[in-house]
Amino acid sequence: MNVCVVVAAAIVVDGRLLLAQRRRPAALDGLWELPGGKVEPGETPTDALRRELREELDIETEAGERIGVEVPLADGLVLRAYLTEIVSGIPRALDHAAIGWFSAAELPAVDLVPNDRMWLPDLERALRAS
Ligand code: 523
Repeated sequence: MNVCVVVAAAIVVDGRLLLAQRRRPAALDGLWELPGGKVEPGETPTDALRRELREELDIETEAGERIGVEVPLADGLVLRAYLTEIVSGIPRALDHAAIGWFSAAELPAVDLVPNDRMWLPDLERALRAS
């Protein structure tokens, strides 16, 4: 069976992490996530991340190093995060309910989607090092 990858971006600017608030599915409505989505056939994971961030946030980006563990999801999907730089554009929520920027101190109190909580220590470390 093919393992399908879901990619997500950790974008840090001026000591704050960009998070996006989901609208769907109902179980995740209102929760915050690292933006991203499923890798489509024929795409590399970093191609997919670039496409998703263009579609969802109207920004051009470049994926760098992986951050955090790979999280197994239902249906043979795995979720993986990349430290990502904005190359051009100002992010705006085209698909999400909102976007926000969060410091290391604010992050633990944010209502993250459960999968992304796995990355909390890595994200706090990246923010503190930035
Ligand atoms: N997650 C998740 N965290 C996270 C992302 C980007 C995705 O837990 N940071 C989960 C949510 C879904 C699955 O991964 O269960 C697919 O993500 P989704 O719905 O954002 O991917 P899309 O937008 O490619 O999916 P479609 O709406 O089906 O096109």
